Amino acid sequence: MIRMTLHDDWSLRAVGGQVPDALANWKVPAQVPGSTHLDLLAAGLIPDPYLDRNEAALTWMHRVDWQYTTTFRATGPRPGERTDLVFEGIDTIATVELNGDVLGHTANMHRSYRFDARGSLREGVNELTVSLRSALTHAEEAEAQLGWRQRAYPHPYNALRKMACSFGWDWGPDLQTAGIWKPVRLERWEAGRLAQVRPLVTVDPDGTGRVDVHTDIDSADDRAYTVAVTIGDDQVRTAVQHTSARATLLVPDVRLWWPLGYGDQPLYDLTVTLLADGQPVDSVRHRIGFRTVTVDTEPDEIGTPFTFVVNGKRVFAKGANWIPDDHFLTRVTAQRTARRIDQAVDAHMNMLRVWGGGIYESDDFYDACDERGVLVWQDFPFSCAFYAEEEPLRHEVEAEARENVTRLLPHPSLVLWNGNNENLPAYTDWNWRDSLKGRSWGLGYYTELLPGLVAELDPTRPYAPGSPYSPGDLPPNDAHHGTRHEWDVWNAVDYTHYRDHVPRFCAEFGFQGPPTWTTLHRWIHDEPMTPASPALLLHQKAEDGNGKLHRGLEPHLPVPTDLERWHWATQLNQARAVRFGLEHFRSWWPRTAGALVWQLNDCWPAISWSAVDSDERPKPLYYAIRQAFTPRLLTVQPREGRTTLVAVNDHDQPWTGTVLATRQTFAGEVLATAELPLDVPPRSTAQLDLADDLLKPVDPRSEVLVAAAGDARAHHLFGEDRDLDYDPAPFTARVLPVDEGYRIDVRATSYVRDLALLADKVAPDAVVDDMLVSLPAGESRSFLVRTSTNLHEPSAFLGPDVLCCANLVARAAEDL
Ligand code: BMA
Repeated sequence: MIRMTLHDDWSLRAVGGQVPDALANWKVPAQVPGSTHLDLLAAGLIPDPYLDRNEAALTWMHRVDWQYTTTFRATGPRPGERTDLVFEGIDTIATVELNGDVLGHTANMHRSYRFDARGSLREGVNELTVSLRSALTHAEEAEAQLGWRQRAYPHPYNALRKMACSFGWDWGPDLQTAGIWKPVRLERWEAGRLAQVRPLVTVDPDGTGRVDVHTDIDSADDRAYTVAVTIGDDQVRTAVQHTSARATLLVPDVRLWWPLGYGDQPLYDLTVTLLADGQPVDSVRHRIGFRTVTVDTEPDEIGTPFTFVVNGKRVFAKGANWIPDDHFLTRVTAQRTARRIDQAVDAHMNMLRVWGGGIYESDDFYDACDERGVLVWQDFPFSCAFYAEEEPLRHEVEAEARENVTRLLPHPSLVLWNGNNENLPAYTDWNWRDSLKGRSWGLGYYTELLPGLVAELDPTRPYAPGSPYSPGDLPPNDAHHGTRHEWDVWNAVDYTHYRDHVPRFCAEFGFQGPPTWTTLHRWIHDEPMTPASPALLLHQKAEDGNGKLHRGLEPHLPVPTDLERWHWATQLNQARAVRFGLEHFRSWWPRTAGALVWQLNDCWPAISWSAVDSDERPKPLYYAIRQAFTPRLLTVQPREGRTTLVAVNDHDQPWTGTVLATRQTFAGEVLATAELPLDVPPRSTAQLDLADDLLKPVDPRSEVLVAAAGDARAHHLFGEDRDLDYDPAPFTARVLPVDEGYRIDVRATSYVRDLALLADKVAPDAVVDDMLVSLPAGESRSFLVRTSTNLHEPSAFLGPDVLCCANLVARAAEDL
C-alpha cells in the first residue's frame, strides 16, 4: 500500500455567484485541508471574518461556487494495480475531476469518498480539480424538492448533510465554510487492503479483556488472505472468508481503563494486518482501552434514571457540552484540542458531550479524551430541526453513520451514541408539529435507522434516541425520566429556579457572559463600545441575548452603566448562575447522575454561554465550574423546608472529619459556631443539619454563614448582593514577582464576596490560578498569576477593575 498525500500546490478561484469586482478574475494559493475564507484571508482579499462587523460584509460568499485545483506527478497505473483517490472530507457539494474526467460527486461533509482513478491517472503531470457549489443554493434546491421543514435558524441546514452551525447559531457566525476540509491522498495498492476494521472491546466477568475484531477487505485478485490481530506479544490469525474475517484476542488480567477520578487510563496498541499469501499488504493501528459501559435506565420509584455505569461503577457525569472549537474547523490543531481538554480535566470534568449541531469529532479529540479519562457522549449530527427521511438524504445519513460509528468505536472514551439534539421536544413541545403537514421529521432515524446501525456495528455501546429524552409517551424533557435540558433559566426565569426541578441527568443548562476583556477588545472596536454597540451586538447571537443577560442580573446585582463594570457584573452573574445549578444537581446524587454545562468552548469571539473564550482564555465561569466540580463539595441547600448543608463526596475514599460552621458579621465578629461530624461514604452525599442559631441572623444585611471542612468551603448569605451592606473596599493587597510571574497576596478587612483577578487586563498572556474566592474578614489568600510578560508596573494587578469582587458592583453607582 502506497499512500501519497496531495496537499501541495492547490489554488482556488471563484467560478460562479456574485463576486465583488475587486475579487473578479483572481486565483489564490489554497490550503488543503482548508477552507475558502481562510485562503482569501491569507491572500489579503478579505478582512478577518471574526473582526468587528466583517461577518455581515462577507455574506456574498454564501452564493459563490468555487474551484480548487492542483497538479501532481505520478507514474501511470501498472497492470493489476489499484489507484484510489481518497478524500477524507469535502465541505460539501462537489464534483471531483482528474485530468478532465469526472470521478464522482459529493454531497455530505460528514463522509469520506474513495474514487477509482485507474481510468484517468496518467504518467507524469496530473490535474485534480474539486468544484464546489454554493451549499446554501444547493440546500435551498434540496429543500424545494424534499419539502420545507421547520428549524431553529433561517438557512435550510436541515436539507443537506453539512455541519448545521456552519450556517450560524445562537453563539456562532453565519460564515458558510467551503473547502477540502480533511486530508486527500492517492492510494496505490495491489492484492488487497483493509476496507473496514472494527475492534469491539469488552471485559469478561473474570477480568479477561476481549477484543473482537471484525474486518472487511477489498481485494484486487484471488490470493489466500489472512488477518492477524496483535496486542503486545499476543497474536491471533484468521483466514478471510469471502471478503470478511473475524478474530478474537483475549488479554487475561487486563488493566482496566477508568474515567478521570476513578483510576488510570492504560491504553493498549492493537495492530490489525492483512496478509496476502503470507505477505503483509496493509495494516491499521488503534490504541484501545478495556472497560465496560452501560447506562442504567431501569425504572425506579422516582421515574427513569440515566446513570452511566463504567466497569460496574456508577458515575456522576461532571462535564460540559462541546461545540466546534473554531468555526473554521481546519484551524483546530491537535494541540489546540488537547489544551481545551486539559482545561476540562483541570476543572474536574469527566465527560464532554459532542453536540449535534457540529460534527462527528476528530480522532485528535478522541485520542486526547482516551488519554485523560474524559468520557465522550457523541450526538449524531442532527440539531434543532425536522429532517426529511426520504432520499437523497436517507442514504447519506446511513452512509455517514456507518462510517463514523466505525471510525470512532475503537476509542474507549466514547460511551454513548445519541440520536439528535432537541429534535424530540421540537416535535412534542415547540408547536412545530402542525407545520409538518404529515411529512417525515426524522423520528425513523432516531428510533430505527441509527439504533439499528449502532446495534449492528458497535453493539458494546449504549444508544439514546435524543437529548433530551424520556421513554415511552412521556414528554422528552420530563425531569423524572431520562435526560433533561434546563433552559427556563436563562430564557424566562431567574437562576434560583434551577431548584424547581431535580432532573435525572441534566444534559444542558447554562447562562451567558461576555468573553474576557482582552479577547473582547482584540475583536471588537466600537467607539464607544457599549453592550449594544453595533459590532458587539453582532457577536451576541442569542435572541434577546442582552435582555436576558440583564433580566438575569437584576435580581442579584444592579446592571452597571459603565462598560467595564457591566463586563465584570455579567461575567460574575454567569459564573454564579451555573455554580448555583451545579451545586444543586450534585447535591441530588445519586438521583441526579450528571450535569453537563452548556457550553465549554467558543467557535468565535462572542457573548455566549462558554466557560472558555475563543482565544482560549478562561472566563470567571470556568473557575466557578472547577470549584463546583471539586471531588469534595460542601453546599448549602434547602431540604424539606429547612436550610441544610450537603456534603458531596465524589471520591473512592470516605470523607470524614469535622465541619466548622460559623455565623459571623462582615466585620468578622463570630455570632454562632457549631462543629458538625462529617462521615460521608465513598461516592455519596450526606445531609448535615444546621442549628437555628447559625441560620437566624441578627442583621441579614451584614452577616454570613461559613461552613468549612479542610479545603471545602460553603458560604451562605442571607440576602441578594444588591441588598447587602458590603464594604465596597474590603481588602488590602500586595504584588510580588515570583518565578512563574507574580503572586498577589490579599487580606480581607471585611467580608469579600467572589474575589477575582482579571489578569488578562494587565498582560494578555496572564492567567490566574483561582478566582471567585470569598474571604471572611481577617483571612488571607495568595493568588498566582502565570505570565511571561515582564511588567513595568505590576501594581496594575491591584487596580479596582482588575482585582475586583462582588462588593464592587453590589450597589448601583448612584447609591455609593
Ligand atoms: C441548546 C443547544 C443549542 C443552543 C443552546 C443555547 O438548546 O442545544 O441549540 O445553542 O441551547 O441556546
